[in-house]
Amino acid sequence: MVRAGGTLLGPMKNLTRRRFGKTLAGAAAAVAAGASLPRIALAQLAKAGLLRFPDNFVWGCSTAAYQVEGAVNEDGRKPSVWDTFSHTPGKTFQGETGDVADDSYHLYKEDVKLLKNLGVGGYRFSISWSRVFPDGTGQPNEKGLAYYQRVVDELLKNNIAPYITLFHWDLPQALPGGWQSRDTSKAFADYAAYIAKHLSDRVGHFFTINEFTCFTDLGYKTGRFAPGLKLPDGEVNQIRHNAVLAHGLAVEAIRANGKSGTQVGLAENATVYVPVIEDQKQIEAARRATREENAPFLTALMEGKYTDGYLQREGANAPKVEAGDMKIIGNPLDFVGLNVYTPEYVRADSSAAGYIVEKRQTSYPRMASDWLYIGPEVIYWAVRNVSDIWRPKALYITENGCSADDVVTANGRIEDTDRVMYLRNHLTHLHRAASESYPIKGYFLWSLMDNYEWADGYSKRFGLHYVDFKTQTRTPKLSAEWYREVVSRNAVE
Ligand code: PNW
Repeated sequence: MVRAGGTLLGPMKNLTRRRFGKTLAGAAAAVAAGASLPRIALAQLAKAGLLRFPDNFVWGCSTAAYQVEGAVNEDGRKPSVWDTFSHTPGKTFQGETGDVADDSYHLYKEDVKLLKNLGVGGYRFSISWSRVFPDGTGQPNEKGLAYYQRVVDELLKNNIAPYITLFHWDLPQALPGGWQSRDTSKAFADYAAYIAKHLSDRVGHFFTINEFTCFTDLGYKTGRFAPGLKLPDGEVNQIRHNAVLAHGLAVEAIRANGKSGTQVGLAENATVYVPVIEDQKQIEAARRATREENAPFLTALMEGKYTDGYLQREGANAPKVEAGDMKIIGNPLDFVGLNVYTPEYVRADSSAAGYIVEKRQTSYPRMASDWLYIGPEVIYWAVRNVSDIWRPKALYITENGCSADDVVTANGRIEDTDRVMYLRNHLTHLHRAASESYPIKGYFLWSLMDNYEWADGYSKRFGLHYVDFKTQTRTPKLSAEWYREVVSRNAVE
């Protein structure tokens, strides 16, 4: 591609937007039929390097409330477990908190401009539950809701569709017992009902919950995330159960209170199993592993039951299930959202399970976060395994992206070629899934901008925009420029 000053030359850019045949064959047929194609377009098609995504594919970016909003004490918001946890000494990198974060509570219009410049059609963000219900239940706070109405209106004014996550880990501190209590699941459904009632006139897609394992296992078992507890397995399994129950109750609440046609799903980081070798036996092993290893979460809600394997493995520690729970948990979804980062490799084996998860070699490459192993085929297998096992109507990649050691050069640029490499490779593999007709409808990149990376504080940057947290200046990185081209061509090169 010819570039001038970091942007595509004008005429070429327009040409990439034209829809005159998606394939070389299409172009050749058009020429044969006597249609005159501008020379430059032919040259471009002849390059044949472009992997086009389906028409109407949604390109977007993701963020989450506690990671970007700041303004933790404003307009009636009360603390979430993440406020408490991050203010507890020793819990986060250098004691960093989300008190200010990206100050998106005040700068949301600027953030919408960043989205507009990228040309994306969707923005996935989350609602801070304790902004809208400061005590988790009871009286709603109108000022909290009003903020999200402003954000939604600003997005719509710019032709960007809002995709709302209801729970991205910032549980209201005031809820007694947190996720240890079944009442929290009911409180979540009431909050979901309220949001659906007030926003579904303008918001078409809702995600109930983001990444079960991160607030159940990391919050209540390893203690790495809020609320920082280390409970025994039986209690953790009950917490997991309360969480999937909350999801199911929220699906019902959104359907009962939202405008008809409102789409409901979730954003789950199911563990993704990649067959070591792509043959029938290994593919089958990856499928089995996906179903069994995700038993407490995605499998439970796709099937409305816990697998026999999970119940046997947990024995006396298995969750106590009340009559009717599994039906609620298994409420059919309009779509499944997958947050995709890291692969696990699996091979077929003669054990009862039928598979073995490979140990990772110490030389396995990773990005700046110690857990972020790179394996771009993970995104293809995420879509394929989930589709082949459960046949969801639609799938979105609700997160994908990476941390990198971004530096600002002397001339103010951030040349994050490693992030571009990461994204380009993942999108190439996502294209394979689309081209094999899996029902993949969109891709939301994590993240629009650098933000509060939970226990890692501000030390890990995932953004397409570099944020100077002292001045709140947002600067597009090379990856932002690259993503803008992907979006405008609806293709990856
Ligand atoms: C996801 N791990 O979190 C979250 O949904 C985002 O809020 C987060 O910023 C993003 O991915 C990048 O981390 C994860 O330790 C956090 O394996 C940690 C892990 C996985 C996902």
